[in-house]
Amino acid sequence: MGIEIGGSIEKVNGKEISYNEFVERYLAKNQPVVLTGLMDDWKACKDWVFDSGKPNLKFFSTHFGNSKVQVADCGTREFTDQKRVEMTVSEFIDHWIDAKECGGASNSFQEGNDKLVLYLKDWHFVTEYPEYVAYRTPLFFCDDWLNLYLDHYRMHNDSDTCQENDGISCSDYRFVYMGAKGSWTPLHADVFRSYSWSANVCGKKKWLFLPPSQCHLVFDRGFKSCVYDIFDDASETNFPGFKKALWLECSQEQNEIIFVPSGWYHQVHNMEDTISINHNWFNAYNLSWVLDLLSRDYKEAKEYIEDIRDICDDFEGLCQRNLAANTGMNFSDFFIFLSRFFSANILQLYCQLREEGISVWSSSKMAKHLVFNLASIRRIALKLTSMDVVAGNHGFFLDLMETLDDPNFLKLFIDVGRAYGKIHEQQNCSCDTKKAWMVEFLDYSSHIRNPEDFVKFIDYSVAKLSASFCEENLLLSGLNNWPLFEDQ
Ligand SMILES: O=C(O)CCC(=O)C(=O)O
Repeated sequence: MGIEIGGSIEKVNGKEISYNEFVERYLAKNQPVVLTGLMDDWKACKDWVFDSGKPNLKFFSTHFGNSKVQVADCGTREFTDQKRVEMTVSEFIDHWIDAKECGGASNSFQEGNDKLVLYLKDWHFVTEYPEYVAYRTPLFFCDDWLNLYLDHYRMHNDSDTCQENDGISCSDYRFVYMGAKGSWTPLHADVFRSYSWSANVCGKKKWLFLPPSQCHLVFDRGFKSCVYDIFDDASETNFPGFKKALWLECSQEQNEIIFVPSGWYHQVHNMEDTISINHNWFNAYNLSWVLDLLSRDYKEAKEYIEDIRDICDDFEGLCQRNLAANTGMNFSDFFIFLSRFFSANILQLYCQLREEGISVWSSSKMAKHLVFNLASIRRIALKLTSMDVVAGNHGFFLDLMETLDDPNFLKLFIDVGRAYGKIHEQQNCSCDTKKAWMVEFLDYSSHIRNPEDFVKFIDYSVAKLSASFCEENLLLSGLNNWPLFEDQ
């Protein structure tokens, strides 16, 4: 069954639009775009590619050959993804070169065929080689709560989830992908329903996109299984809606960056030998997507083990552990994440107000951005209060003083300030967080044990800040009426 193409993706020169234009036109509207002109001075574009545009494969064996990486065998399906094997970068490159010499690899798997199409995916390159600065994240993608957070905390601390306790596999969502012509990625929406951006250092990719409003069309009747390969297995019997789907097609060339919005299903084919850099990320604009995914997966995790509820000592605990293992975080992780992020944002705002007074309100884009973040966290916390996700003794727990004493929190606070300082071209504040916290929030003695406590803490701290700095309660009204924030 063929697919119907309904349009293409806009291409824009990234040097000709401002940060706010990017936010208004693409981020806030959850629309894809291809950006050009943003990779000019990347070291990766010099070291990893020949002038001919072909990848410099030997460079990888020489400099990064011993790295252990995940490689997908593009011809073999394993559940909803391709079969993965672990090998060294040198082994992967040797295979690539051998396959090339034999006239190219093939996706059709046969026993003993050593010319499989292999695709190196999810290589945590930045974590592994922090000294080698291959690229700088473009400004448009710097409001990245996921990687800012993971630079200092683990999303989930259970050893079940981070089995390879090597500090790399759970470290971040910044990846390098490398694959020969013919390698590909099956249909999927991204982890956590995050945004992604993907930059072609060399080669060419064909992307097929389906907007969230049509995603039900690629599922079976029970909404359990999704089409794997849109060019192959979508039989009408199994996927009755599939033929109605209207796809957007995009051809991404070398030195172009694609922005993939939240919840858009996509399938990707490397049309040439291709190397790309790829980040997953979320922020105030797509936080509700993360929560929706968690709720859906939690419901599924619960249904899946419903028949052992009566014989299970800790049914809720098991649900949360399964949720973390399958989705990458559970509700407790999400809640802790939100609480720390809220604290870092409100303290940054406090520092701005303390240093510059209430005038920041009209002059500081950074202050507005921080308030926007606080508003979105509050909305999500409010949604959490109405969800039945924290049963029994699996409620949340956050000790505010402990949070503040943790050196990782200070680093998160500093990085949040740096990120927004960079985005809005403002100096970030030099502020003693502990002192700030003591002065403003010490009298808030309660621990935060559930979403209700969290909402109370948010309202308390916002009211306190308002009372200290804004005679007319500007902060509170800003929090409730942020113009850019739209429900998705
Ligand atoms: O480039 C690929 O093969 C897949 C990338 C992808 O799915 C993404 O960036 O979301």
